[in-house]
Amino acid sequence: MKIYFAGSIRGGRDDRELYLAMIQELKKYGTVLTEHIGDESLTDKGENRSSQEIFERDMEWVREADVIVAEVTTPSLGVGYEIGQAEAMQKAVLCFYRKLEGKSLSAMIAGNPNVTVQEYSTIEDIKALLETSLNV
Ligand code: 6K6
Repeated sequence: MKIYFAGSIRGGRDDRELYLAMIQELKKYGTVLTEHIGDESLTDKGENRSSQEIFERDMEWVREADVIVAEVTTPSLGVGYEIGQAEAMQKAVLCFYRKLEGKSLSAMIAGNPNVTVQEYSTIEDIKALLETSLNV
């Protein structure tokens, strides 16, 4: 199984360590095409590539992927775009979201019948949710 993991970059890197932990977990289920999302050296200043190169490479990977797994707690235009594109390609989209006080998930994700949203608190919750969602 090819997995496209999506997580915020320019939207903010506060959850980077969590992305890394999720990627480690996802590797048990298949190939993660976007391992760099959890990379410490990838700051919100980004990679040493042009935006156009990043866009083209990432869209190719979305096309290649069997499933898109997104951590959507930190709002990110790029993650939202990738989810929308994956939906248009009729891919399975699985989103993970932590409820934070005073914040709500975009209705475009929370109200989207083609996207599965799982609320969680800890990485242990994610492990259990992945087991039921991806172990098919
Ligand atoms: C250059 C400068 C700052 O960030 C960069 C770009 N580096 C990126 N490298 C790889 N993937 C990227 C990059 N920027 C965005 N993406 C894709 O969009 C990833 O697959 C993420 O899931 C998503 C993050 O979007 P933003 O809007 O939070 O950056």
